[in-house]
Amino acid sequence: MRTYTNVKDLGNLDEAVKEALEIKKNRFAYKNLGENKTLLMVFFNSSLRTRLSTQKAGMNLGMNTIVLDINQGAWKLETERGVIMDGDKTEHILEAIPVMGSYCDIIGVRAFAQFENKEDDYNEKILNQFIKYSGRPVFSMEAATGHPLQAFADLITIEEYKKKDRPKVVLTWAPHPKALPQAVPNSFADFMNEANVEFVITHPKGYELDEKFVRGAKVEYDQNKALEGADFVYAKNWAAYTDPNYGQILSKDRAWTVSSEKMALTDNGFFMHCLPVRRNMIVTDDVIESPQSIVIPEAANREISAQTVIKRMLESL
Ligand code: AN0
Ligand code: CP
Repeated sequence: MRTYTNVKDLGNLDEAVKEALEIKKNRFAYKNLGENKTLLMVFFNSSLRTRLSTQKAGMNLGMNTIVLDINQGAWKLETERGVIMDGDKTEHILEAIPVMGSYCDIIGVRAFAQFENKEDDYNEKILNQFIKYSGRPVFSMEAATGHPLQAFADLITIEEYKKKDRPKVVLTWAPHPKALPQAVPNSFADFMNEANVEFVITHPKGYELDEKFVRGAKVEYDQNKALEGADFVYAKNWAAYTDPNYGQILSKDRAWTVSSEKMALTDNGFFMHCLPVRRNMIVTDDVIESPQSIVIPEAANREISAQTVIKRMLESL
């Protein structure tokens, strides 16, 4: 595997989940695979889970890992070609990327949508430059339009907890005080559309996601209706995608917060969220603390999804 940015990079999804569950049973089985290989993780944005779980995954495979926070100690990077660099940016990304590539064997990149230019975000301007210029296999640790390590971990978690062959999975928008990217819901939809689940998306009007990810999924604007009989409730906030509101907050309606009353509409459904989560905006204290909340095992599976992807990249070196 040379790049990991979306569900298709995994090939057969059932086989990928099977491989992940095998890795979970014995996560040190491949500890020689990464000997003398270096994993570089480059962060343009904050992280708790991705930083720790991906580093752990690399260590399980016997790799050396290096973490670089671009905004803490590295030079400020220019990303536009042709700019006269007489401002505050010291280094161009076109030199920085191949230099970073020269010190490692595999690179993970976190570079969120900036909400300044929709085209730049949806063309994955930063991530694609790493793919093009690093000379290394590159995986997304949440880029502008996707968070495929999260969605893979979510699918593994659903596989572990499902009580039916084809569970009903509902992705619901929920309110949040700040504008958040569409990366997590995009990738979740990307994966659920390929998985053996009944997939429903619910959000207020105006929060429609990119058709490229929604594909044939059912969109139900009435949250209560969508939640009826759900086996899994996947909550997430995102800012508007459609023009002319790209990157804007259109609603902070707390009627969309996932509460016990909302969960009562489900078929004793499980609650999921990628974390970090704002309590009593996205989900109430009682729901996230309930036995039906699987946010912690979901986060723990980030180590497994990352290890499966990095293992496949090591095998392709
Ligand atoms: C980020 C987001 O919504 O994309 C990261 C989630 C994994 N969340 C925040 O910035 C709060
Ligand atoms: N879910 C997730 O990616 O969390 P972090 O932003 O803390 O890495």
